[in-house]
Formats: sequence, C-alpha cells, structure tokens
Amino acid sequence: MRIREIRIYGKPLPVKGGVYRMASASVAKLDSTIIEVVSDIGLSGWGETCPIGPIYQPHHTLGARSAMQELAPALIGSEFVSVRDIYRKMDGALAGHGYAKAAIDIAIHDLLGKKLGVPVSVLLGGALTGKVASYYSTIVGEPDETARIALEKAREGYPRLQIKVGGRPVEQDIETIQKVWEAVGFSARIVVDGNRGLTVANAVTVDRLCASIPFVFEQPCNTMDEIACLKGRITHPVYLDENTEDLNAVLRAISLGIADGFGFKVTRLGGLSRMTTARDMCAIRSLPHSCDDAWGGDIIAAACVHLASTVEPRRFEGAWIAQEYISGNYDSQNPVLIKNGHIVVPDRPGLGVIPDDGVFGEPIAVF
Ligand code: 0XW
Ligand code: MG
Repeated sequence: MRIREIRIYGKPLPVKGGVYRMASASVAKLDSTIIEVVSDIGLSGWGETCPIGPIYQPHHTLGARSAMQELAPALIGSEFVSVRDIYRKMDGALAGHGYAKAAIDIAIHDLLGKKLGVPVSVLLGGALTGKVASYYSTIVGEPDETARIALEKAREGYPRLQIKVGGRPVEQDIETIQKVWEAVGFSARIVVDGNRGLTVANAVTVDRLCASIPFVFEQPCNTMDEIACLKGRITHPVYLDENTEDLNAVLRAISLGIADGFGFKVTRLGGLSRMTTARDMCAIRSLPHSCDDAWGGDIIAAACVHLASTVEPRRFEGAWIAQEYISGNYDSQNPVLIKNGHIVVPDRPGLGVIPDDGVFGEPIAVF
C-alpha cells in the first residue's frame, strides 16, 4: 500500500459543563486535530491528537498541526507493509513531536486493519476481552460535591474513580479524599491525581493524614526527581502520568523503581506502536497502567480501547475517554461509548470508526 494523500482537519470540542479543572490548568474548549491518510487502494485511515490545552504537557494544538505539515510531504508516495516503515520515515523527517506522529501512527494502524480485514486490536497482539473498563475523572472541586459525583459514578458502574486534587490549600484536598472515601468505600477503586500540583511536603501530608484510605497517588508532584523524593516516605502507591513524556522516560521510571504504575497517554508516547512497547515493558515488571489520551473524540477513543483490550486484566487500570465531557460523536452509526463504566471494543476492521461525511468540515491542509 502507498500513501496517496494526507488531509488534516480541525475539530473544536467545547467542554460539556463549562470548565475541566485540574491542578495544572483549567480548560473550556479543546481543538482536536484529525488526520486522514488516503491510500492508493481506495482506503482511508484516521488518526487524532488533542492536547488538553498548552499547559498540561509540552504539547499544543498548533504544534501538532505544524508538525504534521512538516511530516506530510515526506510521507506522500511512501510504500508500507507495517507501521514501522512509516515511523522510520517520520523520524527521518522530524525529531521529537511524538504527539503529532501518534496521529499518523494511529491512521496507519487503521489502514492496515482495514486492508487485512481485522480490528486494530489484532494488530496490537489480540484482544483479551470484548469490553474494557473505563474510569471517571472528576475536576478539582468542592469536597461534598466531589463526593456526591463520585458516589453517583460508582453507582453507574465505574469500577475506578480518579479524584483531581492540587493547586489549592492542601486541607481541601484532604477533606475531598476523606469525603469521597466515606461516600464510596470499596465500591470503586480511588485514584488521587495531583496533576503535578503538589509540593513534596504536601504530598507527604496528604499521605499521612489519609493513611488508612486505600488510594493510588497519580502524578502528585511536578518532576520525576520530586517523585523520587517520596519513595520510602509515603505509603500509598505512586503512578506516573505527565512525566512519561516518551518511552525513555518510562524506562527510566521503571529502572529507578519510582513508579508503581502509570497513567499512559497514547499520543504522548508517540502512538499505538510505542504504547505496545510500554505495555510490554510494564508486563515484564508486573506494573499496572491505564490506556488513555488527554482528550479527543471517537478516533482517539477507539485507539485507546483497542490497545486496552490487549492488556492483561490484572494490570489494566482502565481506558479514559473524553465522552463525559464532550457532546456528539464523529461516527453516528458506530460511536465509541461508555455504558455503565465500560466500553465495548469495536470489532469492525481497523479502528471501527468511520467519521460521518463532512463532520470535520473543510481540511486545514491537504498534501
Ligand atoms: C483524566 N485524564 C485522562 C483526562 C485529562 O486529560 C487529564 C488526564 C489525567 O489523568 O491527568
Ligand atoms: Mg493523570
């Protein structure tokens, strides 16, 4: 198969409910970038990347779009039988920018799946389940209100709740965690996500004052070095999210022994091919992880879910997709949906998502 044409589209995704508030940033409207890779055999593959604002991680919308425009001319006419063929070309044309390359990596997986007549999960090693668990992520909010939402979502069927903290007086974080635990108990697993917003001192305080509450502490502090300072001083397990900026960072965190698990983002690691390497490294050390992305619609959601279905269940921490915070779907016939906290793995060839005609409007660029 050869790449005949590349089209880049923009898709605004306003936040349902107003604002999504984290310790590191608050966002009200995200701009997703969609890529359509058209092959010479009449098939299109779709990819997507949608940074959650310019502050969450070193990614931003216009950065993704200009990286894609730098990459596209180098890919037109390329013949490929595997994703590696294309990745090699991308790395030869542009250093870094894994979050833009990720969208192309996803589109090539979609194309290969369609050509072979198999779902993308087959290309990633094979689905171990037909339905994956998701998790609900709250925003940084008032303790009673957060506990109310947590209970509602646990009752809805979410097996895991991610409670956002940080960026405010630590007493409010502690009160929030205590109230969520009182409300939810063992009915759902609790994750406390600091989104890099706590000092080491405050992370230690949260740990001590919530000593008997079972939760995983996700990305409490800003850097890997600060997280390393927590080792031996806190008792809650620590997962890394934002610090895993690429596979080398994952390798470093594993070899330093500072991560008990990870909140992985498919685009941050560079796409599905990179994510399978991260998944396999985690399998070697029995480390649990999620399969998420920062934001986006059905295309990135499908990519996360296909990968999620291939993770050994005892190490799987859920697939987060943005559905609870966005309206509508790209594929009205076969949308990727959370129901009772779980998502059915698409079983059609490729990603299983075929965007409705015209849903992205006119392309931003065509190569
Ligand atoms: C909950 N998420 C997966 C959605 C936002 O992108 C933040 C992220 C996280 O875990 O930090
Ligand atoms: Mg996180």
